Amino acid sequence: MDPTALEPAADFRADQLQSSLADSGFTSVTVLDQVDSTNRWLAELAPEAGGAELSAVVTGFQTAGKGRLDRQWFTPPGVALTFSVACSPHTAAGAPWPVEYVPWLTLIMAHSVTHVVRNLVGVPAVIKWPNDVLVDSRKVCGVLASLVSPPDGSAPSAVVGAGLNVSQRHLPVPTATSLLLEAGDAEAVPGRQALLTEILREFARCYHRVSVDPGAELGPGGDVRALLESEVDTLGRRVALHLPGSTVPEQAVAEGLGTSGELLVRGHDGAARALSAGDVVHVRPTPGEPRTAAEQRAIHAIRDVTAGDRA
Ligand code: BT5
Repeated sequence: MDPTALEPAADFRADQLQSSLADSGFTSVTVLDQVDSTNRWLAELAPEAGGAELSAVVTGFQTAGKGRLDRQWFTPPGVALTFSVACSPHTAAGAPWPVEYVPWLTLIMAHSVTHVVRNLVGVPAVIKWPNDVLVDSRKVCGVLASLVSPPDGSAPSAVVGAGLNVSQRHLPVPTATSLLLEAGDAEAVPGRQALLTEILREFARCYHRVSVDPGAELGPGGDVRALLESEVDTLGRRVALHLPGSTVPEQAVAEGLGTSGELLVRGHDGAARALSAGDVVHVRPTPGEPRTAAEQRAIHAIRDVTAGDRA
């Protein structure tokens, strides 16, 4: 029998995770052999409002992983990274993050995974708005964030989970991929503990940076905003919008990210709109087909903003 099925979390060491993540602000890192959903598990232990600390849970096997909109996340025992982080988004001065910046946590986690996949595995990952990490148009990771509002009406906590396909050779849907399939060689794929450590470090780095001054980092010209925008491959692309309640996809060009990380698009009729819900599917230009004038304009606008931010 496959040993990963018997001890699906055997490669994680809770004590090592705790000690290597303590200086990133993690007060607890829990390892569970198996659980229904790490997001569900951690939401029940959501941190006290106002605490600066982060906590995390990772499992070797998630038996009822959740996606958005009641969809499911499928990963076999022992071969994927499924984990969640809980935080209480407060500024260094002790005030809750302005509520409009809290949704950026999803993109901060997507960035953390993208960063580690690129730097540790050498695979060209990008973010697909709002919550996917893709390699060569295939999904290697999905992120799911939920808010936990305390009954006393105090500021909500957040639980941000990610599922990263690591060593699977067989994926549950044809649009998915794994690090092993992309790297092509098991030697090139770091262990789950190393991947998790680096992802959590990068998440904490961005989270603490934003917490100093969320408006400065995520507002127009903010450094963290610029970093996230540079990885969101959706920007500058033609997109087909599958909007709630509509059966016919609508064509538009993705032009930027709004105050809360919503996708700003411009339709064929020139009308601008901000999307915070609904699925966005990339429309790939056929090979050799030049970008449309609207796409060129969107790309220049994004480059101008990014260049301005860094100046
Ligand atoms: C997501 O939802 O992509 C969010 C997935 C978040 C999973 C993590 S694992 C740790 C934490 N605890 C949880 O319970 N969840 C989080 P969505 O965008 O709705 O995509 C879901 C869709 O992705 C499914 O309907 C499938 O089509 C597809 N899918 C399912 N399993 C997949 C996999 N392993 N790899 C790629 N695609 C998958």
